Amino acid sequence: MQTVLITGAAGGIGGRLRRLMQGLYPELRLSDLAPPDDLAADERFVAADLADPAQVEAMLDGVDGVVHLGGRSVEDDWATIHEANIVGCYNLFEATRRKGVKRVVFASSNHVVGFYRRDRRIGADVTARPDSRYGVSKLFGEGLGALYADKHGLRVLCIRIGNVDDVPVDRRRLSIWISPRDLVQLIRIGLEHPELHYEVVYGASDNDAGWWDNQAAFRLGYRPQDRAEDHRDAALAAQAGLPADPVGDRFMGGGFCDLEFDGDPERVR
Ligand code: 15L
Repeated sequence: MQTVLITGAAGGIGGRLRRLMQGLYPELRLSDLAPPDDLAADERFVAADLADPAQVEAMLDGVDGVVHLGGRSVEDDWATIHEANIVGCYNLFEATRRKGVKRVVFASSNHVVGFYRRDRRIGADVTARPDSRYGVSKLFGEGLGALYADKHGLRVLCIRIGNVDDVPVDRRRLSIWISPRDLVQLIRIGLEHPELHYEVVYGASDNDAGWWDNQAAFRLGYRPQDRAEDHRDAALAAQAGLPADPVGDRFMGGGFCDLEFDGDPERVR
């Protein structure tokens, strides 16, 4: 990898990765609709709207690997999700084919499987149970990744990211938290592992209360450094101050499940 591009570089995860991935590759290129406020003089930024295929192609000039964080990162109305995460994601994968990009690390989400109950333990090969339009859009991205890997030889790692933060801040996050440095480790596997073809893994640290069987990641050499358990007391104290969420508290996706919910939680198994 000579040149690596991070899309969505002005967002929350993008901001952390920019700093942690500085110096790992000869060129780290950043992209978003507008530059981050704290862009440094030695950082290379290319503004691009993912909904515009020409802009997406231009930003990929000379790029070997993409970390695709760009798009909407939470639930929204269909028009917004469609433009940012369906059209935008298609434009990104199609432009990688046209420009000869070798690898994509796709920031998928735990919301692809958000309607699994918390008493289950699931691998990355279970049937998808998205909890939102956003979750469906991430499943679409995983599908595009498989298509471009199998049909066009792109190497793709889809990371179903749990929750990225310095520490887990409530009960749910004791199960799904990933530290920024563990996320960087997974991203580097996606950009560098010689045998990678197409894989879906969970983006989680070494969490005792985890819900996900992450064998696929471990097989690729992932060895998480951080444990949610080390922050358990603070997370549970914070949880005690939160209101109960009768729907969200049952399922892995938490509050995303509760949004617009008018189904029967007993039937969701
Ligand atoms: C996500 O996919 C979101 O991008 C992030 O903002 C959090 O909501 C996270 O999931 C989560 O589930 O906590």
